[in-house]
Amino acid sequence: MTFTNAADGFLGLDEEHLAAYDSAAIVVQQLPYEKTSSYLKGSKEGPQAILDASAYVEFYDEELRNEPCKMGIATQEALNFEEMTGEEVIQSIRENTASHLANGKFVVSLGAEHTVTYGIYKAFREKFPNVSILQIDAHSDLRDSYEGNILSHACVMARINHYAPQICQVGVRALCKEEAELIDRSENIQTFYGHQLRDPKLVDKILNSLGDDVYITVDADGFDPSVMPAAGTIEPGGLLWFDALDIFREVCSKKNVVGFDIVECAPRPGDVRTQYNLAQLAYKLIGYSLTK
Ligand SMILES: [Mn+2]
Repeated sequence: MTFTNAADGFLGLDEEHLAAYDSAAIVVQQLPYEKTSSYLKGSKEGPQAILDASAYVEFYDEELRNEPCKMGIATQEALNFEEMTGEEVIQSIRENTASHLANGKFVVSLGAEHTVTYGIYKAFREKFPNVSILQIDAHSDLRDSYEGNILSHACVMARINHYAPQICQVGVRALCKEEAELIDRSENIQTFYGHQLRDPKLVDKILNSLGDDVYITVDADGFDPSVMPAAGTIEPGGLLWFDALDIFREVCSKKNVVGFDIVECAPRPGDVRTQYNLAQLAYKLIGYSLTK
């Protein structure tokens, strides 16, 4: 396992804030796997783009009034998935994640396509058997298969749902009839659609649909395209910045958030909003999750 130089890793940490893996509370893993994108390509560039953008994020969080990076953040070199089958990729991600969890790290994953979450989830479930999932996404990703592939990005939550954890989806505004029917008949899946985002009780309802241990998966397209324009499959509507922070702040303070991933950033030349905002979001989530 190899790690980046501090300057090349998350936040571009300087000597004072440098963290070696052994002393770091947090590890960032880069998972540039992209095989099944259905609309715009480029999500495999997402992890590096988010890391590059993170160099411009302030260490100090004005809301938390501390420097969360002082807990130590190590960034692992990108995993290489060349010439692997989808199953091998999932297995590789599971093993890598599990080794960090075994070392007691808080694991932050920067994905390419959403499929990576399946491998990550398998490792988290081994350590936290009752872990719930909070999914921020424009799509429910509950199709059993897509274009003949059960390991498509469009099916990631169907794979995870096989284990029947509590799943709370927020911002969904594109799905097929079969997915909506599955949501309606599933006791373990609670979906808050895009048109329900303005419900003043939304945050309470989200909290009520989750267990004590929570894993968060953020698909960039769950946000409004004005906030995250460079997602692989955008949809109008979606979460605005402070809508999302209100949710994350409450979930992180009331629940035990055990880790998170950020996926589906497909950077476009000339517009750094998506990767910068996701870098900022990753740092916010680190701060919210680990500041008690
Ligand atoms: Mn997704």
